Amino acid sequence: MTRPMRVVLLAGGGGGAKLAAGLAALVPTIELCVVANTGDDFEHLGLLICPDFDSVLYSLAKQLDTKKGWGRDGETWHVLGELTALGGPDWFGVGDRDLALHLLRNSMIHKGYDLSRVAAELCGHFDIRPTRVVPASDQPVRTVLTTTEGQLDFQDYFVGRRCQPEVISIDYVGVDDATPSMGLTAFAREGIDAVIVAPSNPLLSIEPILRITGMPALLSDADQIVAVSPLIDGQAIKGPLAKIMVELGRQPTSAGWAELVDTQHPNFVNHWIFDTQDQRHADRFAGSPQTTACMNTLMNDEGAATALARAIIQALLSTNRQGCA
Ligand code: FO1
Repeated sequence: MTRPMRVVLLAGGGGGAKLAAGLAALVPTIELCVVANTGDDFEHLGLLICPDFDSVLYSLAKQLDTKKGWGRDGETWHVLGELTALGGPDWFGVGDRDLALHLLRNSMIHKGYDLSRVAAELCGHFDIRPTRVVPASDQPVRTVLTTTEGQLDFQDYFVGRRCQPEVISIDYVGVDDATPSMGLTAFAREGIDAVIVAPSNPLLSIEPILRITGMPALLSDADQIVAVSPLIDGQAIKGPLAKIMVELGRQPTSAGWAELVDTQHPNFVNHWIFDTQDQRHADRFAGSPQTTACMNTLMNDEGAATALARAIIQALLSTNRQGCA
C-alpha cells in the first residue's frame, strides 16, 4: 500500500487507551481514528463525564495517570477536598486538572456543540492531531447492569460498588436511537482500510459501540477487522471481565472471548489476536474462516504498546493466513 493505511480503533479506557498511543506512534505510516466508548458516560455534579474518551485523549497527549489508568498525571485534589468538606459526593473523584477539561466540555455543550465537535476541539487543545478521537455516537448511550442487587448504572456498579454485585445481564440504553457519530462518519467517508477492536472489555466497552444502530454496517466496509483479546491466560489486565464472563456462563479465556464476540456479531471479525501465552486457544480456531495470530499483547509500557501496534499492522498487511509462532 503506497498511501497510509486508514485505521479505526474501537476503544475503552484501559487497553484501548494504551493501544491508541501505540498506534499513534506509527502515524504518518497510518491514519488513525479512535472511537471511544460512550456507554460509561454520565452526569456528575452537573458535568458530563466521558471517562473512556478522556482516558484515550490523555493517553495520546501523554498526560494520562498511567498508574490509575484514568485521570490526569500530576493531578491535585483541592476541589474534591473542598467538595467533600461541604458534604458533597466523594465517591467519584474528579481531580483539579481533570475538572478544567470538564468545565471546558460543559461550556461547549452549553453553546450547543455536539460531542463530535467537542471532541474535535479537545483534540486540538491537546495537540494530538492528525490523530482523531471521536465519540462512538453523538446521542447518549448508557450501559446499565442488572445485578443480583438490582439495576445499576455503569459508574454506580464500576466505581460505586467496585464491580462486586453479580451481573445477570447488561443493557445499552439508547442504542436504538443512536447512530455513529459525525466524527466517525466523516473519517469513514474517506474510507476505512482496517478496524482494530482494542483489548478492552467486550461487554462493557466494545458492545456499547457495536450495538449503536448502523455501526456494524459502517465498519464492515473496512477490508479487515481484527480483534485483540483482552484476556491473557484467563486474566484481564484490569477490570472485571473474567468475573463477569463467569457470571454470564462463559469461559473466561481468549477462546471464550472470541466465541462471545462472534456470537454477538457473527463473522464481523476476520482476524483474532491472542497473547502468545494463549496459543492453545488459538489452535482451536484452526480451520475456521477467520485467521488467528499470537503475539505479546501485554502493554506494560509505551514501547510494548508500540510493538503490539506494529505487529498488528504487519499482520494486517500480510494477506496470508497467520500462524502462531
Ligand atoms: N474510577 C474510579 O475507580 N474511581 C474514581 O473516582 C474515578 C473517577 C474518574 C473521574 C474521571 C474519569 O474520566 C474517570 C474516572 N474513573 C474513576 C475511571 C472510570 O470511571 C472507569 O475506569 C471507566 O469508566 C472504565 O473504563
